[in-house]
Amino acid sequence: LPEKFAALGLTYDDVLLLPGHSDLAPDEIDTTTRLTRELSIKVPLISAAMDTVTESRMAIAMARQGGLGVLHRNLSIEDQAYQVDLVKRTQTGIISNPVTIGPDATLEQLDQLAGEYRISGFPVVDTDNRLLGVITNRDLRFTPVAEWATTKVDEVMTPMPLVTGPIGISREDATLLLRQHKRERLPLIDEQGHLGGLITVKDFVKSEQFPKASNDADGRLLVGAAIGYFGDAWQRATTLVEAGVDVLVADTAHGYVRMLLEMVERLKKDPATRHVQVIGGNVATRAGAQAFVDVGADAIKVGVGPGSICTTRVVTGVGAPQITAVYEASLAAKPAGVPVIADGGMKHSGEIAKALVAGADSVMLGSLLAGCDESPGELVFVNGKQYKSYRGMGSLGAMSSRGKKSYSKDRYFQAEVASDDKIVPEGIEGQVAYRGPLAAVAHQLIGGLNQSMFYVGARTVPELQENGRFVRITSASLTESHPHGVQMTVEAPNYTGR
Ligand code: RVP
Repeated sequence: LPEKFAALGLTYDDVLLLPGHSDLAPDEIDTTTRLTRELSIKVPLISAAMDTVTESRMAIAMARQGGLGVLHRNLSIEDQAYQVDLVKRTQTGIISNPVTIGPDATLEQLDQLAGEYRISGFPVVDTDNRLLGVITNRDLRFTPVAEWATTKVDEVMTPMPLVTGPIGISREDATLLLRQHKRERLPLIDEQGHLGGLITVKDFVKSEQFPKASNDADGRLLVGAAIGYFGDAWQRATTLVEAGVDVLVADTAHGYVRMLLEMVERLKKDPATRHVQVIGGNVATRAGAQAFVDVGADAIKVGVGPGSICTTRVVTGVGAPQITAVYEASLAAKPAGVPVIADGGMKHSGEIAKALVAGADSVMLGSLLAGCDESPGELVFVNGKQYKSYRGMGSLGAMSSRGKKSYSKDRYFQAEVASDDKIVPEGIEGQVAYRGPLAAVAHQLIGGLNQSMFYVGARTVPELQENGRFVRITSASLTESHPHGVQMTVEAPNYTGR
């Protein structure tokens, strides 16, 4: 029966992009792409919603680089919403809703808050949000640590009158004021003295440092967060929306499931959530992608089984090679104007361009980012080399109650499993080499993509998608693609082997 067998499925290592005629300078290349129906990002990279990849630090770093971080959901609703808040308050311009402290708080409490939010100074406000003063690390220095528990903020803060600006001040006027008065912070107040914002020199400088940053309409960093469809998923979604999340990712390992599709439909219809972008997934077929188009998803995530830590294809025998899966999904998504995200299976930068040519608009990365400073988890030394742990969200470790409560079992349809020894995992636990700061890793990935575009002769991502052509290769040519016949003596920053 011929209809029993789909056509041959291809993945990244089965294809190469053909060089095309190029008439462009490398600096003309623009990697801007569509993330969802309504959002664009300057760099087509998304960090995976995994508990060894994306918490607030990674999400902040990803958005600054021009991509997006999706906060994992293996934590309580409150904790995940708090992480959204941390990202939204990380400013690249004017902080419209700064973290404040009361005059009666102790210096110990202040120190703790500073650590949590990684900021060094706070406006001090009364219970009516009226500005009383500011307090910074510098003010702490003159009080011995032994006295922090008993010293109150208003004993050491710099009290009003301070140099302040009106709410709605322009960037230029603010810069002028900061410069004139040699201040690091400019609180913004209304006529009654209520605090309405804060500008810091550091943030102004940062927004110049990160020219590609992914920002919302108010200049705050974009952030995504994963939800499921099971149990309290609706409450999770609405709480995250209240916390200011820009993108909800409603996904499980197998997204072509009635209840998940209904969740996406509800999110796009309900007045409480419909203004937020909703990504649905994961699928690996045209029919699966069409189902998400039909319920109004703002983007579709593709990938069943390609992940580096994933055993779904081995445990269940189900999946589709990723290049084919992305291409098939794009056949449904493209005509509807819905962007596609290629999720999982990337080992090197060259696969980003391959995914885009196959029909994706952006890619989601796990193993390539898990070794960054900004990913959760400690560095471990093994035989003098540095590693960070990386595990599948369907691994025993992520789904078992070992350690703490698991909130993500339902991703792999194990929500009703009562005890750990009954869990059927679809992922493994491991480690990846330490890679340093995300900025360095992103530089290599984006640099690689820029070169791909130069080779293909594409100025923009749509041009790359339109003009890119594949050649199918054999395993002999895959050997030719990788270094061969030479013993590598120095590690390259962008090559990890086969
Ligand atoms: P990779 O980049 O190849 O490490 O893959 C990351 C992707 O793998 C994730 O975005 C997710 O779709 C998938 N994943 C996460 N956990 C598991 C699992 O336990 N099977 N799979």
